[in-house]
Amino acid sequence: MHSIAKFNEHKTKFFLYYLYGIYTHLSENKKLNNYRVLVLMGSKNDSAILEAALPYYDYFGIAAEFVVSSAHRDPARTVEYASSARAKGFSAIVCGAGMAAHLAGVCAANSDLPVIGVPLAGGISDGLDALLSTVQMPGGVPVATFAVGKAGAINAAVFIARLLSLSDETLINKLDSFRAHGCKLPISV
Ligand code: AIR
Repeated sequence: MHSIAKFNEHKTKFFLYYLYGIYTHLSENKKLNNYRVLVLMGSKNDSAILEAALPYYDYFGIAAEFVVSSAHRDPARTVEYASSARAKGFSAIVCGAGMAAHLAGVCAANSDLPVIGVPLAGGISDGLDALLSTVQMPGGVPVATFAVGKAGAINAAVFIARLLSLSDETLINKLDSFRAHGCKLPISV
């Protein structure tokens, strides 16, 4: 009898250590941020513009995953990326596309994550076609549309950092330093 009680006591202790281990692991992960953003682009020819934001994602400690998936050339794959993004742990989807830029709209129709559209030049009037295709979403299906080209790609990264800073003090401090440095990289903190 005595040994059964001892065994149960050990079992309880072991279980409590196990729970503590899970708790520590989760809070460490929170400290390390672990933020992920999915950056979709309509063509591999768009990559240089979108990847210009990479140092900004790095500075804010956000992992950006760049994927080519055209709303028109790979429609099923694009829907799959958008609809599975939240379950995969992404906090937002950034979509860069030129010409008839429907990538962000398709993503916003297939995900409840914040979707940011970055219109790209290459078509009519230095990207006016892509800007209008991205920004003119019907009510209820929002795409936050940023500037055409590199500035839009960079602002997407900074804006996502601002969104995530609502519940993260480390990001608030990074945003403070970034702004104090004239909203430019690199910054040593
Ligand atoms: N695009 C590709 N699929 C749908 C759209 N709107 C866009 C790309 C790129 C432009 O068309 O985002 O900016 C031209 O693509 P490509 O591959 O012909 O250079």
